[in-house]
Amino acid sequence: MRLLVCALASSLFVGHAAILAAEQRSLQPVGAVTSLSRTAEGVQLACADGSAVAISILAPDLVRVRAQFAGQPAAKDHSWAIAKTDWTKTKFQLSETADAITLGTGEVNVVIRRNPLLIEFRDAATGRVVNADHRPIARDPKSGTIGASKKLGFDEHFYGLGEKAARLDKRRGKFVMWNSDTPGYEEGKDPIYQSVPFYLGLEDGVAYGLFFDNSYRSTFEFGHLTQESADYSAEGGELNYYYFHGPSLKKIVGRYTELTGRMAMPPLWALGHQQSRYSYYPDTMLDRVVEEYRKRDLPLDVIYLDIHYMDAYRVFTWDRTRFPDPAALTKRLGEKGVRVVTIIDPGVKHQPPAAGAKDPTQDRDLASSADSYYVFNEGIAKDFFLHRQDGSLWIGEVWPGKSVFVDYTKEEARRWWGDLHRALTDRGIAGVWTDMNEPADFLDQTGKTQMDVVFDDLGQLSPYAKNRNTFALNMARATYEGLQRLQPDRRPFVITRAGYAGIQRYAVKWTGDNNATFPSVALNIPMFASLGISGQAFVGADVPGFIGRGDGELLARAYQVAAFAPFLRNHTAIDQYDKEPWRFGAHYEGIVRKFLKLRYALMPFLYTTIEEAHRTGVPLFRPLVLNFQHDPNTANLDDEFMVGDALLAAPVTRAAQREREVYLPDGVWFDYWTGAQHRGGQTLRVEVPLDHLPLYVRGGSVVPSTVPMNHTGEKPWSPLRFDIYPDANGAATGSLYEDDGLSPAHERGAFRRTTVKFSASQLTLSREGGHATPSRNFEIVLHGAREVNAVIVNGQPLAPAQWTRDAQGALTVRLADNGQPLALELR
Ligand code: NBV
Repeated sequence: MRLLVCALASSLFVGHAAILAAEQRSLQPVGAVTSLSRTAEGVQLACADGSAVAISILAPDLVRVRAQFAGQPAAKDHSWAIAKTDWTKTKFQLSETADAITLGTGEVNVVIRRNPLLIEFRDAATGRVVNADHRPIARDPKSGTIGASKKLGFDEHFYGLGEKAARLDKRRGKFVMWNSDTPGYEEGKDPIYQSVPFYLGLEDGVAYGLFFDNSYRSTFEFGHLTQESADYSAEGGELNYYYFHGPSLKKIVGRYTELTGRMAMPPLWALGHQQSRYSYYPDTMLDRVVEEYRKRDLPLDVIYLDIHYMDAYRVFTWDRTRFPDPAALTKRLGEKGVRVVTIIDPGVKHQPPAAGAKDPTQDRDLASSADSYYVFNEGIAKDFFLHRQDGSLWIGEVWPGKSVFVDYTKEEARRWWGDLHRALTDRGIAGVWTDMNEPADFLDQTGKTQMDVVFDDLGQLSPYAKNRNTFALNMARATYEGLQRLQPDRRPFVITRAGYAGIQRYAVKWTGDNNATFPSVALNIPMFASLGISGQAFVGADVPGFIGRGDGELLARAYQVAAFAPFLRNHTAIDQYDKEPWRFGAHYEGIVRKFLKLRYALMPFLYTTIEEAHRTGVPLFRPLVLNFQHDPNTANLDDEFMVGDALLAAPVTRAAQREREVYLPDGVWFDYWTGAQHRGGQTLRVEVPLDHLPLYVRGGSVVPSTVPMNHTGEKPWSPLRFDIYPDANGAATGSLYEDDGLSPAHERGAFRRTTVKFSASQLTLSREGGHATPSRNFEIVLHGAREVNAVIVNGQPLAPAQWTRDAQGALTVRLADNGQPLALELR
């Protein structure tokens, strides 16, 4: 019997290998290296078949490989994803043997075998092969398909790929990049909205990254049918990839986001709680919802207008029956601390003007567009809409009925589209939500019948196949840059559903039409974590889920995850039960209130951590492996997550679950709620009643917080509290970032960073940056403090009334923040 199983398994394996081989057969491997020439950035290899391969050293840990296969038409060296092309020249050593060519940067040795042409990336310090070709890069001259195949490590784990409805570790998976509108997606559905062809590999604690910058439909297989290789192919375009040398995952994410750009600094209110529905109308409905929030003492910063605010779904217009005076509405809500964000879809109603009809010259968004629609008319006049190869307009079908789409690869079209947002900003709208930007088309969601649509693409007139995946990126860019021009003193706030690598420069990502179910809440964790390590730090999902009714238990648990996602929005579909926090009864509302208040109390910490993401690329919402990559227990742990370096959350994502395991990596951990200390490197069994989220603070951290409030702008952060959680050596460090929360002045130094260091009973608080903070009080709380006889501040003993020590050993010191540095000593 056992023998039979073995025989069956091995024949199955041979079967798979045969399928793979058949798929690869049409791809012709690049020829052997015949000669090499040195270029400013690296080397150019000439191959026996006439192909040319350029290897460029952009930084000591960043190598680009770009092939021009024999017979392949030359293309502009341009990518919509790339933010940085001006790398400072990196020194490298070039050496040659009969078999191989080596480029060494001091961090990585790129070893190129001549025949066959195989590239290997080795760690310069250890000599370890970190990533290596399994087969030479290849292309099918008939179809234009290109491919690469990398050796698969026996214990290699895979992360990244942006938005995938999949678990954290992508090993054994097969993933396609083709932006798709996929309402109600579940784990395993692929592809969904976004395409980010960037992944990270990790084996034995050593990581690398690969970014295949090609926007055609592509496929990644991480040992899907074989244990031999990790394979990549794209249905056209260039074999053009970037190798990121680790060994640290954080370093790779940092470099990747240097190359493709980092998340823009969001306004502070973007971290506030947001409420949406498909769709709130008329205007008085928004007043009522906001009133309800305030009455019920539930924090709220933003409310949304979905597609019904428009005049018959015409973008950049208002339905005057439902919204007679949009500016008055935004003003009223603004006085309650609530901002309004509107949806904008890419589909522009196809509406040639009625005979003799003309557009008004002023307030065009407020006038009736029934006879003449200014957006359509202008787009036609300027030739900004996409055409098919035969010259006819591409007319799809979305909400307004027949619709046309803008060619955002044209700079003037992007500028025009961006400026159209005046219809929103002039009415006090604070941000823009770009939806349906895969782009969705009810006539054909697959794109098959749109393949003859041509994009300008910097004059290259490139096909739809290349541009579908970058459509949302360029639309978001137009929107972001438009908002920047219209309101130069405000940080733009743009949300997107679809995207390509680099989308983080322009938009916040929400994970589309998820389900109001527990499996969907469970999926939040690997999805947010994967988006984060793929460069998109500002992420979130509809809470408690867009499709389906859900129940109070789901709402409570969904908020326990969402409270820590940068983007926190409650939203529901048109035909669904209302899902605002009070809709499932007082018991559940109370739990939601608890976690919203926790979120607002932690706002100084969240804002500091999101600024770190903006500055370094390292995300706020992290898989444990990002902080503990040498701990094999974290390699595929995705039912826990970390917020920055300090907080570890282990939410409940199953119905009726009242107990769960929590893995704590090495170190000292403090229970956030009780202050109790736990040793790391163990798994705890914890009770999880519905109102409880297991939350731990890593010893060694300093967590800034303040009092909860109704909205982020309600009052200054006072008292500003620093919770000190010492590590095993009794030390802790942390910081607080502050600025005006609204304008780009931080780019010119108008911020303040406060660094807190604690060790050997001494605490120092130092300040940097020119932003003036309001007068306020500090509360410094030292957890696990020993007996204290005196607290000395800047050399002077503090009055005993200003400090207390509780039964758990937490010492609280209260004093005024005079804006100056501080030295505090415990005796
Ligand atoms: O604009 C309506 C919805 C929106 O509420 C949702 O968040 C988007 O993901 N939109 C999709 C259009 C289609 C919904 C069936």
